[in-house]
Amino acid sequence: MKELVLMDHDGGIDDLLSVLLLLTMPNIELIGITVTPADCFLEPAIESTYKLLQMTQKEHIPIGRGTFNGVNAFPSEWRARPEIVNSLPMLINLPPSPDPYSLPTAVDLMIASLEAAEAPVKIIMTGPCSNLVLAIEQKPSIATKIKEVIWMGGAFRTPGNVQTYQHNGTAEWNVYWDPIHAQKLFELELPLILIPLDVTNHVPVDKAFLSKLAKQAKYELSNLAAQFWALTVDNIPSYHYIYYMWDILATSYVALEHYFVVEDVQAEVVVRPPNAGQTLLSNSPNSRRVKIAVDVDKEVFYKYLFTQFKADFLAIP
Ligand code: AGV
Ligand code: CA
Repeated sequence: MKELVLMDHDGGIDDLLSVLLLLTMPNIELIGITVTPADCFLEPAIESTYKLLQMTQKEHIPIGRGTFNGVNAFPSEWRARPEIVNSLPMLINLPPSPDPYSLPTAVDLMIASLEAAEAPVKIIMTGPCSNLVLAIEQKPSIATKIKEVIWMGGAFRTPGNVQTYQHNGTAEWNVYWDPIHAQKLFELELPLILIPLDVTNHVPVDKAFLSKLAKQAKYELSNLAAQFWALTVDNIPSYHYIYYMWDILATSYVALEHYFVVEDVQAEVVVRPPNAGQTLLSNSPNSRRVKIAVDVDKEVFYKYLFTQFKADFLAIP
């Protein structure tokens, strides 16, 4: 039987690329996708998600709309990206997607999908973790249906990527958006593996990668992925381009688990300034044991991407 997978993403470019990557995996069955309005505005991100499913003939996969808003909003310029994605030539003329408000809420969909699942489910989260924690708070019994939670989040022995007022730069954005539910996630003691900046820092998206991907653009999926990544080049106010395989690396863990170096650590989530959202290694009473990825076989990872993005849309299993 195929591995059951539930995804929660937050509409960033690499989140949408992660949806595509998941769809190329032959050994999994994607049972639902929920969208958190964090690094995106909800409606266009749902449209992007639906369009990607349409393109791959998978529009039967249910989508849930996140209704919870975190305490520390993402910058609006980042959140507007899915609008551009929806206007790309390969996406703009697809049939209209459903009214987002006709969809179930993310929490309801998570509860329903987990309850209906006939085998334990892997949950991949590439945005904040609020929806999952809210779903478990509402229906604690679903926790027994969870095989593993893979979360792109945190920064342990490396600086964070939040640069804003009232902050000292130690937090990663997915945790910072909603530190309270992140701390609650730790306290739930689920089988949790974090893919933090400690490991994603090893896998940048650089121009050499983009150039190599463009050379296989005769494959439609590679062409589309290359266009998505091109939209990130102006994303970070920096003189040289640095974007990371944040969510892509976390998603690849579903297929490449054995190529990651994983450590057990004891950590807590800080919920107050100046380091709200920091995943702090500590032995305080608030801390819990969690698994974190600290390294990955880079060669295997990049090779995997080049192979997967050669998949033919219509032949995707
Ligand atoms: O912190 C990484 C997370 C990932 O889930 N996101 C982007 C990825 O989707 C937030 C983020 C940090 N820096 C960013 C981010 C940037 N410069 N642009 C957009 N999003
Ligand atoms: Ca994300």
